[in-house]
Amino acid sequence: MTTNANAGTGARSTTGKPPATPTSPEKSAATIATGWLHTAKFLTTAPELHFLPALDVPEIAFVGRSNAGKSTCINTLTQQKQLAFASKKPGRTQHINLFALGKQGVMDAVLTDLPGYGYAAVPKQDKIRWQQVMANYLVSRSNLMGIVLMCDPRLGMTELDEVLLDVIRPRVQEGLKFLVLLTKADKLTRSEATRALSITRLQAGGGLVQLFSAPKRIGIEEASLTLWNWTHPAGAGNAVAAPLEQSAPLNTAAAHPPAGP
Ligand SMILES: Nc1nc2c(ncn2[C@@H]2O[C@H](COP(=O)(O)OP(=O)(O)OP(=O)(O)O)[C@@H](O)[C@H]2O)c(=O)[nH]1
Ligand SMILES: [Mg+2]
Repeated sequence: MTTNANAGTGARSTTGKPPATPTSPEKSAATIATGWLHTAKFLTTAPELHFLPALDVPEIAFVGRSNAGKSTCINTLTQQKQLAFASKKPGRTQHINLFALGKQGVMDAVLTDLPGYGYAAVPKQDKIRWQQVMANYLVSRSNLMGIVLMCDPRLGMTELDEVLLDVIRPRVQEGLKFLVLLTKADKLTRSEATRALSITRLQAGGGLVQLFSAPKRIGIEEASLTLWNWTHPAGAGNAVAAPLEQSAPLNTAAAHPPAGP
């Protein structure tokens, strides 16, 4: 296994705390987390839930609008250029794609790249079909233990994101982990970023919200640590600094199935 000890170098803090120094516990924890993410390998792809293998390791799904940057985020966190298909053209990811993580070839977690929603050019029938596939996955995948919602802060939380929150709310209340990444943070001024964080934290009911940028390497260490800590809880024999964890009560109301844009 190769690890990239420099994976987080230059990353801006997304929390207001000073960045970790090379010798700090946060730094070594981030090195462990980024090294672990670098082990990612393509596992399988499927057009819908029932074609996926049943797994007994924790699974973390990346969800969000088409073009939000889900596939790019997976490639950035795993320090691999083309693990997931990323493209300027929205709608690039069209299957449920699983990536296995684990040192020494022992799988201990899985990342899932899901197709995005809200892409206007997709035919209506395809939209409805995909919404059903995604809702089914999010509600029924038994080893799903965390969700990363990628949200472009220039669009903010859209109606479709709210629908998604409604779909996953019962599982979050049962303990499903939940992180909102405000992606493409390189496009924001500092004050826009601060404002986007505050607004999204309110919308996410006080849940965990972080800035993220692939090209500017913002938020990579924080996101890596969050995923590591979700899947390797304290006491499981690891020496990772305390996570930036909070519970994520979601504050939007009525539950209903995903609807088309
Ligand atoms: N500036 C900037 N562009 C980004 C960032 N992340 C992704 N992009 C760009 O956004 C576009 C879409 O990225 P993808 O990763 O394919 O988005 P996706 O959410 O997987 O899209 P679908 O597969 O269609 O759902 C690409 O052109 C990326 O280069 C980022 O942090 N900053
Ligand atoms: Mg994609």
